[in-house]
This record gives sequence, C-alpha cells and structure tokens, in this order.
Amino acid sequence: MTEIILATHNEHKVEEINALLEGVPVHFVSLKEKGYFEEILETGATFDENARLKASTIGAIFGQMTLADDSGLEVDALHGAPGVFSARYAGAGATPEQLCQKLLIALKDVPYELRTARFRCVMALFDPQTQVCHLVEGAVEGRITDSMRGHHGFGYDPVFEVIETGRTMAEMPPYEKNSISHRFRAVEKIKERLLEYPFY
Ligand code: ITT
Repeated sequence: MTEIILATHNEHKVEEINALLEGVPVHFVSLKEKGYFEEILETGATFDENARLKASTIGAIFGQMTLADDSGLEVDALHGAPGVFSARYAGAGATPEQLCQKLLIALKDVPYELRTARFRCVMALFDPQTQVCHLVEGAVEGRITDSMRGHHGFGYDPVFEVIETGRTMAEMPPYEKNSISHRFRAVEKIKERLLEYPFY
C-alpha cells in the first residue's frame, strides 16, 4: 500500500487527519514515526505558501508523497490576524490557554456582531516524482466568544463558536468537529484526488 507522510509536528492534527482519511487505501505515517523531529520552516506569507513549503520540504527529504496543512484563524475585527501567525500569536511555545486569552483581550471591546472569524485550512499534497503540489482549501465560519468554553480539540477551539451550532469547537466531541471543520472540508477534496491518483 502506498505510504504518505503527514508533514506536521502537531499530534492533534495527525489524529484529526487520520480519522478524516479513514477508508482511503493509503497508509499515512507521521513525522514522529519517520523519526523526523526538526522544525519545518514556515516562512510564507499565506496559508498556500506555507502548506506548499511544508509538503515539498518533507517530500523532497524522504522522496515520498507528503501531505501537509497550514491552517489558522482569521478574525475580521483584527483584519485577518492571527492568520498565518496563529500558532505563534502568543509567542513561541505558548499554551492553547495563552493563545485564547490573548485573543479574548484583543477583542475585549468588540461587540458580539463584529466578532466574526473563520478557521481556514489549506492542504498540500506533494508528489516528488512529478514535483507537483496539489492544493485544496476548506473554511468554517464562526464568532469569537467572550470566554473559553469546552475541553475538546486544541488551539483556539474553546473561543471559536460555530455559526450553525452556537457551540464552540471545544464543546463538540471529535466526531462532530470532524464533520464540519475547515480541516474536514479540505480533506474531503484531498480524498477525491487520492481516490483517483495514479499511484505507481
Ligand atoms: P505544523 O506546522 O507542524 O503542522 P502547527 O500547530 O504549527 O503544526 P500551523 O502552522 O498550521 O500548525 O498553525 C496552525 C495554528 O492555528 C495551530 O497551532 C492552532 O493554534 C490554530 N489552529 C489550526 N487548526 C485549528 C483547529 O482545528 N482548532 C483550533 N486551532 C486551530
């Protein structure tokens, strides 16, 4: 069975992507399983650039097909921030709680109707044989809450209320988040590519 590397050091992403890609006849391995622990540089200015960078860097090192995602939160009242800086918004090594608190403070004077935001995810599938990088995208619309709610998920999930449900991503069990998330929506498109891919 074809092996595809998941180019992320975020174990929560590995879990989510593995669950979302269940049933695709491909064997996914994590960077941890490959024994690769070095940081992958994210020097791009957009999600597209960073996803492409992560997938092609790892794909070139191992000479194997590689899937990467770059994702983050865009808050309208902050002109799209933290965006590509979502993981580093509260400094290197900040905890999810510190990320959420920093965002809540930044929005403390912003009224409910102006707290709109979205999670975006760009996935890149890099094939080292052809050097082609396929890009797809998914997004989910929401609103930033005024306090942290829920214990599931990771990152900004406790402060991101999904428009359709009125609950935060962290108040949803994994199966529910995985049926509406930005990552789910991107994975659905990657799945289509993988199911028709001419593996050699
Ligand atoms: P890799 O680069 O190794 O994949 P990372 O955590 O640094 O892992 P990103 O550069 O894509 O990943 O940063 C995305 C950040 O955006 C992530 O650390 C979270 O803080 C936030 N984020 C992305 N998807 C999220 C989700 O589903 N729920 C909550 N927060 C999310």
